[in-house]
Order: sequence, then C-alpha cells, then structure tokens
Amino acid sequence: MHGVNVSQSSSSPADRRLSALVRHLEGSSMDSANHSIAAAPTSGSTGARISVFDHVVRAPEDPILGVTVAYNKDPSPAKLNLGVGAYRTEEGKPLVLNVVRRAEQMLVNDSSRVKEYLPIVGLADFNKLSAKLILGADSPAIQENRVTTVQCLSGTGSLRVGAEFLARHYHQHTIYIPLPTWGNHTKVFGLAGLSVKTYRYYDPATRGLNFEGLLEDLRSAPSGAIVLLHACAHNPTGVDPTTHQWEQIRQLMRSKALLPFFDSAYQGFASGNLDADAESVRMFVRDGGECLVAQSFAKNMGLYGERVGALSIVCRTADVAGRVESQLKLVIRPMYSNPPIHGASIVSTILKDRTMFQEWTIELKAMADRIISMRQQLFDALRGRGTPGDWSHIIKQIGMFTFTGLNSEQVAFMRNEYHIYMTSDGRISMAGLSSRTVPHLADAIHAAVTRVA
Ligand code: KET
Repeated sequence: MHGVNVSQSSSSPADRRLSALVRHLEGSSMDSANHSIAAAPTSGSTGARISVFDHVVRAPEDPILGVTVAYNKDPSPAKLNLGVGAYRTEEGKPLVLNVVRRAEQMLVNDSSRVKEYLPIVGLADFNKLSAKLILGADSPAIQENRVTTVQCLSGTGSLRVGAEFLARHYHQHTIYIPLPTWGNHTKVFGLAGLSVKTYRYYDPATRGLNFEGLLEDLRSAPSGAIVLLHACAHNPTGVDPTTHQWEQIRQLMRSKALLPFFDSAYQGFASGNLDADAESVRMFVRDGGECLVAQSFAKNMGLYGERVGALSIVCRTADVAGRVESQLKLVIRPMYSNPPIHGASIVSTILKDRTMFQEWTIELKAMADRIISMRQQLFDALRGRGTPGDWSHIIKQIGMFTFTGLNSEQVAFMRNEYHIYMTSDGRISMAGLSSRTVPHLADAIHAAVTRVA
C-alpha cells in the first residue's frame, strides 16, 4: 500500500473528502485501525445520556430557502414571499402548466409504463431532447455525436455532477464564478473539491454589468481555468451581457483556453423565447470548442420539485464524448445511482411532440410576460409615490429577479413591518408578485427607503 499521508484531523470539507478518497483508493474500510469511531455505545445502557452528536452545532438556514421557512412561520395574512425564485400566478398560487398536466395524464394512462430503474445516465430520449433544446436542433456538435448528456437532479445536481467530473478529470481545479452569483455555486463547486474564485460582474454604481472588470479578471485568470457563466437571466442581478459583449467574452476565453461551464436555469424566462435565451451557449458551441452546460427544467417547465435537469458536455470528438460519459457514470453511481423517472418522462413527452412543445412555449411566454408586466407595475407604483431614487433598473433587469439595491437593514425592516420576505441582498422574485400585491410592496419599499438608512 502506498503511503499517502492525509491528516485525519484536517477540518475543511475538501480535505475530509480527500481523506475519504485516499482511504477508498487504499482499500481500507471505514472501521480500519486508524479510523476508529471514538464514541460511547448508542444503546443508552451505559447510563451516560450524552448524545454522540452533542457537539453538533445548529447550522444557519439556507440564505434563499430559509426565507421560505421564515415566511411559513409568519401568521400575518398580509405576508408576501418574494424570496425563492418560484413562479406564482396573479392569484399568488403555484402554477402547474396545462401541458404538464396533460403529459402526466398521458403517462398515467399508458399501462405499458413500468417503474424499473433508469440507466445511470437517465432517460435516453430526455437527454437527446434536452441537448437539442439548449444547443439547437441543427447543432453540428449534436450531429457529430460530440455531446454527452446525462440526466441529473435538476440544475443543482447537474452542476454538482459536472463539478465532480472536473475535479477528477480536468487539469485546472480553479473555477471563477461571477460576483455576485447564485449563493449555492460557491458550495457546490467548493464541496466538489474545486477552488472557487470570483470575477467582477455587477457594478452597484451603475446597477449594470462591470464589463471592464469582468474582462480584466478573466484576462488575469490562469490559463485553462473554469469559468461559470449564467446562460441568461443572471441570478441575482438580472443583468446579462449584450450579444456583442458575449462575443468579446467568448474570444477572450477561447484565447486563454478558459473552460466555459454554463448554468442554464432560466431558458425562456429572460426573453420568453427559448432560442434567444440559449444564444450565449450556442455562440460558444458554434466555434467548435468545448464546454459544459447544466440545465434545469425547474422554472421553465415549472417542475421544481420533480428535480429534472441535465448536464451536457460538448467535446471535440465523439470518441472523447464517449469516454467522458463513461466517467460521468462513475461519478453518478455512488452518489444516487440513477435519476428519477417521472419528471424526465414529462419533459420528454412534451419535447418530442410538436403540438405539446408549441403549447409549452405559449405557456412559458405567458409566465415571462407576466413577470415583465410586474416590473412595469412596480416601477410605476414607486414613481407614483415619488419614492426617492432611480428605479429604472426594475424595468431594465432581465429574468425572474430584481436586484433592488435595498440594503440588509431595509430588507429586515420590510420583513418586520410589512411581512414582505426577500433575500438579505435585496433580491426580489418578480414572479412572486401580482397586481394585487404591488401596492403593498411599493408602500414597503417607499417606507424602507425614506425611513431606514
Ligand atoms: N442555477 C441558478 C442560477 C439558480 O438560480 C438556481 C435556483 C439553480 C441553478 C438550481 O435550481 P434547481 O432547482 O436545482 O434546478 N435558484 C432558485 C432556487 C434555489 O435557490 O434553489 C433561487 O435562486 O431562488
């Protein structure tokens, strides 16, 4: 046995993962000599009533999902949850798309369907159709069989599987994520063993893109570094590069051999058009280079809790793609073995039927349009109240969220005084608003801006 010495007392999760990996590679089992579990029996027969978990400290709630936890505990009838990015109707209710209901009905009525395990990589139809959706029906990369797609547990799972693969098989372990970004990115990539750095993205002064800062940071990144890009509808800022800026980003990244890892959680939610929202990804695929794409169907098909997503890796050749897929299977099998069948069956039923696909795009556009109309209504309501400040970013920003510019004290004030819930960075989910609740929100923002520094 070769002697790799990794300290058992190292405290960072990455170190612990490395230790576990080393033990695994050395073939030692969990209860081998140097890894005895120093704890009292769990039966309670010793008389000592101290839990073996007594040292466990309470963790804070998740910065985004914890907002819903707090909201659920609030008895006020006026409460409003603008925290998590989840679509609501004008009536404030969660929405199951009609086309999804129809697909589910068809699945239920099909008695030939069984509940066998899916393959490790998931449902074959779903994978093909998902790649087509993001890369385009006429994508040469698909035609040349250079894309491997695996079904994963929604966007988060796709990011994590991609990150685990990169940590094992890619020479550069540094990933650059935008500042700010979706809060979970840091944890997903860090826990997979990558070293997470940031690149400048948002300029609070202009409430727009810090394009020069972004270029400068990517220019000084080490060659080959991984770069996380939001395909569209950047979360939390709602600020996307223009097509021209994307092209400059692409040229710079390719010239430095930086590896693009796209997070596509909002395809169709930015513009209401699936193809337009995939353009950034397609620009990078069109040049023949390699990239990763994590796709989520949570928002655009409203399948949040079904956990449907896909990871696609676009490779140089079909041969490489085949080998990459074989390794993705080794990542997935010990994590969750294989993905669930129901959500992916809904998606593939819709994507493969021309009429249902059409119906989906109409329902998706309606969701995107309702969000855009909420932007206008909130903007008008603040203007109507003469609320101090320039609120034009509310109508300029793209996608599900408005990055209001409210500070954490103002956010706390709005929660305490108005029962309005949002993330502490001042992000509000426009999809959680309705014509009925806009005045309440505008009153709260007005009060926060005028009364809380
Ligand atoms: N990427 C981005 C950019 C993102 O905003 C989310 C979810 C995900 C991935 C993951 O979604 P999934 O459900 O795994 O497909 N964002 C919303 C929900 C959350 O935080 O989990 C949010 O920001 O509110």
